[in-house]
Amino acid sequence: MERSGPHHTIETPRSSIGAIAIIRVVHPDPTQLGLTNLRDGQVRLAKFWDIDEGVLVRWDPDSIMLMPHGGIAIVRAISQKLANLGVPLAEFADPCAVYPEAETEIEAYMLAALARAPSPQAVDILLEQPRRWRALGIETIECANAVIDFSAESELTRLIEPVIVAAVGRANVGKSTLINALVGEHVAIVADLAGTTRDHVGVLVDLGGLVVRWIDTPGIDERVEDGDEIDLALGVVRRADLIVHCVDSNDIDARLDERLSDAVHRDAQLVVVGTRADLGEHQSGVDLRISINADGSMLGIESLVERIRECLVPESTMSDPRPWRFWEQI
Ligand SMILES: Nc1nc2c(ncn2[C@@H]2O[C@H](COP(=O)(O)OP(=O)(O)OP(=O)(O)O)[C@@H](O)[C@H]2O)c(=O)[nH]1
Ligand SMILES: [Mg+2]
Repeated sequence: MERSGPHHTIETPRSSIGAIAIIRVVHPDPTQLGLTNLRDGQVRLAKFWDIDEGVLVRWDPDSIMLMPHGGIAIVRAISQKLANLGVPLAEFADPCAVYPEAETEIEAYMLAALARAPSPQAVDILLEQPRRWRALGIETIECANAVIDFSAESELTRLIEPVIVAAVGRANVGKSTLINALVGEHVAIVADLAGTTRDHVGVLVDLGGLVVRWIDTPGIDERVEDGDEIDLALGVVRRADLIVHCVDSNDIDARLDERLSDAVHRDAQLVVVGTRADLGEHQSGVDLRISINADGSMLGIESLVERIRECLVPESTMSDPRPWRFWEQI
């Protein structure tokens, strides 16, 4: 996987905002790019063209690390600038070259996964992996790949690649209020919205350590005729890994509009939430009830967050002591 020739990689998750971003530039002479050349191990405050100021580190003889502010726009502008200078973005750098300090190949891959994983829940479990594989006498990716599949893997990959959660339901049941409350309470990571007017990408929201891509949809009921709104909701529902069906206390039944329920992916999970619970009783069929009041007081939100986390990455999976082939996602 090692790439020869000048290139750069973005070592921090690109869809999230952190205090700093890390961009690794592999180039024989950084001065040709307008960057200061440093000796091994040197660290300097530096100007990154007219884009930003930050920290420049000489990590190893082949590469320097640019650490600008972590905003998506800054990272994108620097990446574009490097590409214009003949230093293209390499999607897949060899983790062993990026992390020469790693003792084993699996450890290098773990460090690469750690740098990109958006979910805080991923940290402890990733840190454990080199030791777990080593306990089986396995230190390389090739040997690990030869071992039979582990059932828990598909759920754990959700810690690395955020799943899509779609909030659906009739108009005015509180779908948008719910995501606003979650974003307020649960460190929203603003998603990259460029070019997505129709095809919503939603917001990345941290649900107690699990980051998901939450997509709000327009209210749909039988009065809504086929057209743009339905198409938009259908597009989201088809891609969703988990559907949060919001049902108001005024709703006569807790069934999802047939057009939407027909589109739900067969592996998708469903949580039926009774919204605006302060306004009345719900019909049976809701899994839990929530209310979000204008004064900011809320009920049931933590239970909902826990429920979603348990659906997507159950506690039993998190505590599964077997090793995990996490690199298939990086
Ligand atoms: N009393 C009360 N009002 C709520 C609650 N949640 C939302 N509302 C109010 O209900 C109304 C509709 O909320 P929205 O979040 O816009 O509903 P929606 O499902 O996104 O509506 P559409 O986008 O039109 O489908 C707003 O006036 C909210 O302030 C709640 O828990 N309790
Ligand atoms: Mg809405």
